Amino acid sequence: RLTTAQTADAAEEFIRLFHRETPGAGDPGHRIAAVRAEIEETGTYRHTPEELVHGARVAWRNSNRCIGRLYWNSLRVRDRREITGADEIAAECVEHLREATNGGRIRPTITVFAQETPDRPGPLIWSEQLIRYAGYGDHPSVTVGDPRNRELTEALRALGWSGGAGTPFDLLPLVVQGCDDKPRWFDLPADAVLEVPIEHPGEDPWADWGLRWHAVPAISNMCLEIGGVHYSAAPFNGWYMGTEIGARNLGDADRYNLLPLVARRLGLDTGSDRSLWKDRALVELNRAVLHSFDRAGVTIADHHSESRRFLTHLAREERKGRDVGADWSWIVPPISGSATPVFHRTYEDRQATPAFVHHEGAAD
Ligand code: HEM
Ligand code: NRG
Repeated sequence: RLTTAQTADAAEEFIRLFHRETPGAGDPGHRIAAVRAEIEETGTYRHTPEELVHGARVAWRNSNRCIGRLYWNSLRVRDRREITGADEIAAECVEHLREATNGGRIRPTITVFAQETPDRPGPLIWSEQLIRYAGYGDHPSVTVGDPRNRELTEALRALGWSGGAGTPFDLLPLVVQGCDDKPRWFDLPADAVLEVPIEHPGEDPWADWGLRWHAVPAISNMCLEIGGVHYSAAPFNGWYMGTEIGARNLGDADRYNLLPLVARRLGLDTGSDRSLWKDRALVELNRAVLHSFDRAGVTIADHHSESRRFLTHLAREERKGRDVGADWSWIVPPISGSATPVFHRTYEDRQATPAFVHHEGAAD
């Protein structure tokens, strides 16, 4: 919670940035005076639609952990700031998914719901992403489904959700808490969630695996902060980089843990680390992910081209006279790091605003 003075200072800094970066916006003096007066009277202020669009785009530009920032200036912004209630938020999240999925030609999109004000909290989406798979079981090694979502699955049960067929890829309902309301859950209509069956391009078709992943990564539990205003519910999406699925979601030992299974299918010697069976399984799993998304006509980046794009982004921003913050440990892909150009340099990890910030208590 910011004091009135802190809000006013953060607001002025953002209005100056908006006017500096927006051709034709003119001198910020009048707008700053108006915003200061509004904060004096109400404790907060409302962004113009243009300020909101630019603020959301710059928050993406300032996401130090994101390798995908080259296209920050074309983020589609859905302004839904009038919406405070859980039903409407859930319905708009479904519409967000439809528009962002776009039949597979994924469009980077954000939907911004009501801001926090001095007299009421903003709404919250409890789900980490709009699309999540259930995780059943009390320990990662015995879990059916995605161990990362065991707590969310538990929370849903406590809220009275009794669905879930018990498969490894059961779609979880969305958990939404409206302003000054209790959390409630909402099933996602199946036709709003595009999924891709994962198959290997090689001789041994892995068709009977039942492996799949969803097309759109849409983070829904981060707070969008612009010029001292907190948008506590502002789900956003881009497209996947293949390694997020092939290396981490399907490969991590505390996620789907598929490397031993893949290695056995490939006939590798899993008895010795030095056979590099894990490394070989990782590569094949990642080939399968890229191949399957391509075949399904769903946008996905590979880590080599996304790394090159990120360097293009750095050069372009430098020409504009702007510093780019970045967190090496998140930017470098989880496989073949040193084969990508982002590995071979360092970055400043200074956090600028506007920004996406994790809510207190949320996972990382
Ligand atoms: C993180 C890629 C679009 C904001 C990441 C990560 C990757 C990535 C690989 C690291 C994730 C991880 O290791 O778990 C991409 C690609 C995009 C894209 C390929 C395609 C367009 C976006 C958009 C936004 C965004 C549209 C916001 C408007 C972020 C943020 C994080 C992140 C805030 C850090 C999340 C966290 O702290 O957990 N991105 N991204 N990205 N990205 Fe992007
Ligand atoms: N690793 C997570 C998603 C994190 C964000 N990645 C993106 N974001 N590509 C996962 O589900 O695997 N995005 O907005 O495109």
